[in-house]
Amino acid sequence: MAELPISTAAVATAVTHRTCPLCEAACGLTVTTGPGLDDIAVRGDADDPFSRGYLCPKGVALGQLHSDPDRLRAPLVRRGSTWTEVGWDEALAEAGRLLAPLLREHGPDSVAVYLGNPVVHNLGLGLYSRVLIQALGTGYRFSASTVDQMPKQVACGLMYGTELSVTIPDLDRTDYLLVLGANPMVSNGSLLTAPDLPGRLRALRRRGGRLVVVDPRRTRTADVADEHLTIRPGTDALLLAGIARTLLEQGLADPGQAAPHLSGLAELREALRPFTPEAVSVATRIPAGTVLRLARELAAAPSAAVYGRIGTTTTAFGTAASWLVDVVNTLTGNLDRPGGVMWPQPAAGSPNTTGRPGRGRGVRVPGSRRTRVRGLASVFGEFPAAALAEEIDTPSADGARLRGLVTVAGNPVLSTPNSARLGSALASLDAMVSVDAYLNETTRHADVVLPAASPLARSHYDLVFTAFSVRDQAHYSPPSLPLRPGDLDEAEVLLRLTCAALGGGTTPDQLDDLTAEQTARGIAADPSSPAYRRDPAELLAAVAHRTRQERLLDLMLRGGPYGDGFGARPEGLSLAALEAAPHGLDLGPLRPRLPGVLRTPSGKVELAPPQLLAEAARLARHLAELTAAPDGGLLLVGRRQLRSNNSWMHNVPLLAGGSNGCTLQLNPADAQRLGIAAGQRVTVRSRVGELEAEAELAAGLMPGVVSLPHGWGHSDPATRGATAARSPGVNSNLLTDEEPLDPLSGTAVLNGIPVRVQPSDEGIRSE
Ligand SMILES: Nc1nc2c(c(=O)[nH]1)N[C@H]1C(S)=C(S)[C@@H](COP(=O)(O)OP(=O)(O)OC[C@H]3O[C@@H](n4cnc5c(=O)[nH]c(N)nc54)[C@H](O)[C@@H]3O)O[C@H]1N2
Ligand SMILES: Nc1nc2c(c(=O)[nH]1)N[C@H]1C(S)=C(S)[C@@H](COP(=O)(O)OP(=O)(O)OC[C@H]3O[C@@H](n4cnc5c(=O)[nH]c(N)nc54)[C@H](O)[C@@H]3O)O[C@H]1N2
Ligand code: SF4
Ligand SMILES: [Mo]
Repeated sequence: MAELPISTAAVATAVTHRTCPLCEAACGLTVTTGPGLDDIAVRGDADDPFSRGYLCPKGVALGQLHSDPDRLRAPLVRRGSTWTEVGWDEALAEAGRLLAPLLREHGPDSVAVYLGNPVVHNLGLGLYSRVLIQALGTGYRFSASTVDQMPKQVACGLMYGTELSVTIPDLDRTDYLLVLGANPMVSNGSLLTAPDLPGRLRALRRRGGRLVVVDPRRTRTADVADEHLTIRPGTDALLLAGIARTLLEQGLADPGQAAPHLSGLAELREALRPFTPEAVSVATRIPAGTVLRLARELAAAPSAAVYGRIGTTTTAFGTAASWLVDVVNTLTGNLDRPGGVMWPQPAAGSPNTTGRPGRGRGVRVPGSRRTRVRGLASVFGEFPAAALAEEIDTPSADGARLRGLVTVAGNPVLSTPNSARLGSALASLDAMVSVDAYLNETTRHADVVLPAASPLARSHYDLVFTAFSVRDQAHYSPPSLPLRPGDLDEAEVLLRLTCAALGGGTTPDQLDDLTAEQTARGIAADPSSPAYRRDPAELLAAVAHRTRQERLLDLMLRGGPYGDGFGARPEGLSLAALEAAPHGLDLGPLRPRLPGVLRTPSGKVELAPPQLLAEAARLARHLAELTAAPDGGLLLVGRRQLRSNNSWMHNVPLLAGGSNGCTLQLNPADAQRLGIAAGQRVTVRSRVGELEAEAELAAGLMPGVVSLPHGWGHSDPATRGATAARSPGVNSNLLTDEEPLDPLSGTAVLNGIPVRVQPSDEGIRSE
């Protein structure tokens, strides 16, 4: 196929400011374009009140991402193994021709939707993927959440009442930060939106604060910490239970200002009894004295925040660990206090700023629907990503199975467990349509690929990360570049795709009007909104000069907690106010929000909901098993790399090579025992698969633990990415297992995978 020429039409030099869409730090960027359309310079925006000029190598690489010749520029339709570039009308007609009959003949549940991580970094995709899912009517909704943060959402949902009520470390004011299973020096933070994490961690230590890191690897974050503790993978919930029990049993617990709002303290104390420091020390390999000391330090610190991320959530006890993080924060008096953990108050889109403050319906966990094959429960309306392959490749007796799939900004073939099985399953679908920037390991299986325009050519507002931010802030980014002729904004792509899948009869404008009407009605019915009880038609009239995501965003901002109430509070926020503040608006440090933030039916913080007590009981059984028979085999964990972004930025030359080696790291003592030398090829096997990688000896790795980064494995010749293919690496999710899940959240176990490792040139041992 011939590449479409990239337009280099001369345009005037222009400077715009925008939020970086590449990770959760949400740095402000200054983008200078022109005179050629692909003349792009990206630097940190020194006037952004939140990021103050900070950016990382990925932010700089946005210019190369924009110009990457392998990034898709036109819709593709596949016939056999041949791709043809076609126009939008033809591509969408083909998508409709494939999807509409499946929906009609086999019902909405025959077509699944998978939403990948970049959806939450893309305003149009975030808003209109909901429209797509609703219109298709499918219950088969999957996303990267169940290979990521879902356990935290479940735990906080049960404790505080909404799936977005995640507590955030008050990083800039805390005196003590205990980090478990996160490497913010490299990841730049997650469920912790804070540009310049390295600077903020340095500032913590400069003001006399203490940083303690719990991680089986000596990470860059461990390098800058006061203390690094290694832990046996998968056992953080036990460590946290040991700390929480110590606080309760030694009279160290003092919930402080949160005390009047708590429910379930007695049940919690009872549930934590088995987790003595001595008992958990055997399983975690953290000495009992250290467990005691951590409890005392956390209780004694003027303020402290415990923070857990990927290494705590993507384990078999992800929800329990996430819950116990908040339990420890509560027992030490750090819930909802400056320097502890707090709730942001986002300007738009948060369920804990709508409805009646202080009480609500709470969350329903487990959800009401079940997957067909394994009977796995839905969680907040979606199914576990680990169940996607089996729902395709395992038909019921009556022939029911997933026959169609729409992926939006996702690469589950590299990102979800047992991905070899998923790859084969995708090849057996009747229809697959992808909206993506690249022809990659997943989208290569699609029948139709609808390209994403350059990230610089879209508008943006962070509906999601304002809910996880260490300061309240609001930043609207207009497009930095016009769409190229022939490009479509992704909101438009999803609206047109929805109409095509429905088989005609509806237009994108009608769907969009319907969505705006629903939004306006929701605002008028929301007692927290400054536009409560207004006429929805009046609200719509006030934003009639806008369309698509700008209209929806303006409605949400004006009807939101800081909103101008469509005139009721003229000094309040609107999209126009954000447009007048191109560097973004700082809305101040986080403020205490108890009890108004709660949406539990009791109006209390639920420390011991029955679902979590059941998890504590399961954890106690696990502790007993581990104590009776400590496991001694090798466990695989992941790692993220600074110049990498999950599976999809390896084709950008600025980020290729360097520190990004896709090596199997192992401790020198393990290497010696296994007869493995540095640089040697090794074979790694798990229950579900095997792969080969180069061994790298890493003294900073705990004995018994090996590490491989995820998102690699770009050797499929059917993909398009010349730079990525030169250093392809291997796909670590060939080894991760789709069977074990964290039960309440349906989240996959991606860390602590039992593996065997041997030199590749040795014959297969009969072990
Ligand atoms: N073993 C292991 N596996 C893991 C993890 C781990 O730690 N270990 N981490 C997990 C986590 S936290 C996550 S979030 C997932 C990520 O899993 P996914 O979201 O499935 O995968 P990504 O690698 O983020 O792929 C994003 C896709 O979006 C496309 N894309 C990028 N920008 C845009 C855009 O603006 N529009 C459109 N339409 N497409 C775009 C890219 O080309 C790419 O195909 O991986 C998970 N997998
Ligand atoms: N540069 C870069 N930045 C990124 C990404 C990227 O791919 N590259 N991805 C983004 C995404 S989607 C996300 S979700 C975030 C994730 O952000 P983080 O969670 O901060 O990132 P990870 O590097 O996955 O950190 C997980 C850590 O957990 C450790 N670990 C593994 N198992 C265990 C365990 O059982 N217990 C404990 N205590 N530790 C364990 C690992 O060694 C690793 O250091 O990063 C985001 N930022
Ligand atoms: S830290 Fe994240 S948000 Fe900031 S420039 Fe890098 S990728 Fe972008
Ligand atoms: Mo993620």
